[in-house]
Amino acid sequence: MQKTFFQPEFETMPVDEIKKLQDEKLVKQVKYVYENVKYYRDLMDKKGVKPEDIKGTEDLHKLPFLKKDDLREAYPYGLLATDVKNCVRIQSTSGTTGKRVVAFYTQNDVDMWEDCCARAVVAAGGSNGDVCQVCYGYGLFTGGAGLHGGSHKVGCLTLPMSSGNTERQIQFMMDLNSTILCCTPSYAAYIGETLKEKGYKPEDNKLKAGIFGAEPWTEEMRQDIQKSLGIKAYDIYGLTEISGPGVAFECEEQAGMHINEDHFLAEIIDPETGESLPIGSKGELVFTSLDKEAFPLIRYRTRDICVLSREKCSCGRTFVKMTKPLGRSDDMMIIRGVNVFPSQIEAVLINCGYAPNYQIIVDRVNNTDTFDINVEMKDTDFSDTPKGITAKEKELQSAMKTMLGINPKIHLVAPKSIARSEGKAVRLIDKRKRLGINV
Ligand code: DLL
Repeated sequence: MQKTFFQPEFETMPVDEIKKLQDEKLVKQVKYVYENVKYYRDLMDKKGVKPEDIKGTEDLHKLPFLKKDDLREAYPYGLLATDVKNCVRIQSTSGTTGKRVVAFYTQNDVDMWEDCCARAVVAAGGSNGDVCQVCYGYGLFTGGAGLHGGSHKVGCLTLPMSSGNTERQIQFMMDLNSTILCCTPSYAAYIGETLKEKGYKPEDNKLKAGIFGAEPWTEEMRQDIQKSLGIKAYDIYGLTEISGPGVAFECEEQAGMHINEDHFLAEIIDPETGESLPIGSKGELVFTSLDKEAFPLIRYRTRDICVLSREKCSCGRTFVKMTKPLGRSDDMMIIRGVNVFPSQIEAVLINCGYAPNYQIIVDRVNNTDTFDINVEMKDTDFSDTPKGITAKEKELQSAMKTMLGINPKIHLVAPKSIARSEGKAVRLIDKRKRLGINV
């Protein structure tokens, strides 16, 4: 069994030493944030907590939470802890009502993030002899940049493919003998299917491992992908606010993801009360960055529901493990790897002059997410010709694409035809649940 690490001095550090390191780093990070981020200083002052009150991780519960709404309120510079001139990069993801979340990085932040991704690549069996094909999206999304940086650090020959153009992906995979594939699990499954359609057998490619994440996926899907591509499929977790992919990653055990605890302090809270829960409890995952310079976040509520475990892992890593996210404590959907909030859809409808009477239908067909939105047409459009209605659907689709980054199929339906609910409106029908996907 392969047992190599990218940074063994941290990845296999005894648990009591990790705790000591976290204690020290937390004290420094809280002081740094208090001194440099007015937004968070105000939150701490309001709660009556000073940096001196934080002596170690056991004091974490005294600190106020940060939520996605805070990021929106502080957009774009309000949570920046250093001069913009010290920053070398931004990455971004969609926010709750259209305002995007913008995360800033200094060069040290980029280095730390890439180290985390390099740990994931090595845990998946990667070394400098590998050809790592990165088909996560490049650009504002963190997937491409993160795995690209990690792959470089390991010394793999890195193919910066970005997502899409499956024909070209397959051509490069075959011609350049890719050994590691990095993309969303649904895209990996799609590549597997396309290879089969083209008459390739799993043993025809040189792939040995895949590093898949950014969206929920099941054990069944893992088995399918492993079979169709002839590889071992590893999960990877992360979020833009905290850095990107590589906050946690799977090892050869393929049973939960090790959190890079020397950089990110994880806790589980009750999403209703905010109370910290003991290890092993199911609850909302909250992260505190321990050594970020540009965009440090203290007690950031991820809204991802999961369970942490300190059980000894046969890989030798001592970092705490998290389960796959088991759901969310908000209404965010992940469709084709993109985060989508119903509030964004409402904002587009209102901007385009529609009433916010709509229904979102998401499904997964042939391993690809389908995304349909039924929208009640305006009374004045009801007598329009079919051609006129199609043109309006296209117009709305394009406005949605601009807001969300992905293309839904829009269906304009008769006014008042979407069922009204007496309680909470049922805006979302997510048929992926039938596949056991935790949405
Ligand atoms: O999805 C970062 C990433 C890129 C992770 C590539 C892994 C690989 P965001 O776009 O900010 O960042 O979305 C973050 O995606 O809070 C989870 O709800 C979800 N998510 C991320 N990884 C997984 C995973 C990237 N392995 C949000 N399984 C998170 C399930 C995941 N959900």
